Amino acid sequence: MFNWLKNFKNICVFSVLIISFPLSALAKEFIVNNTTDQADANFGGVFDGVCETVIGNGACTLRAAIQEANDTSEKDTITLPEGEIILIGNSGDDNNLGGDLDIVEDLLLRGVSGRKTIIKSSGSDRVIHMGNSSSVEIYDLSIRDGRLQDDNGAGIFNAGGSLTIKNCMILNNINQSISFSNGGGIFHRGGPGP
Ligand SMILES: [Ca+2]
Ligand SMILES: [Ca+2]
Ligand SMILES: [Ca+2]
Ligand SMILES: [Ca+2]
Repeated sequence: MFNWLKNFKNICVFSVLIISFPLSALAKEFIVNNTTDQADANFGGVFDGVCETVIGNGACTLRAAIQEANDTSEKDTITLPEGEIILIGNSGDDNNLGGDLDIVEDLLLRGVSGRKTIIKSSGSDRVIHMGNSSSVEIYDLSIRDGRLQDDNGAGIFNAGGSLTIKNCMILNNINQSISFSNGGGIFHRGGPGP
């Protein structure tokens, strides 16, 4: 009888610990299942931790996943499927609304392989733009066709964060700047960026 009572108390304590654990502190995995370039449904509002382009439709794009991942400081994971994602929009945006993918928090971004998962610019901006304090890992995908004028890093611009790249292909990214800018494939700025 006493053993039964002790076990019951343990179960109660365990349950309380689970229930009281703050959900906001958990890193998430966002699984991209749609290769179009569309924003999250909560764009302009409060992000809800769910990656989907329309509430309830379950369609998770890369841009929507980054919007959700940027909304918390936890290091989330974004998993990409096979396929080609063409980024839409022009340069000059640093809020991940269009053009380059603006990553401002820690993130693990992984595809299937360099040949099977491709993120490419439509030709009006770079591909990935990292904040100056984020730690980003990129695995098993291709970053290609970035085009840039008068700025840094046509494929990836790391504004001063920590960047790890494994099993990736960085292809055909062209910086068309004539004077002060740098970086065709990758430009890494040491120290704080803009
Ligand atoms: Ca959402
Ligand atoms: Ca996050
Ligand atoms: Ca940008
Ligand atoms: Ca952008």
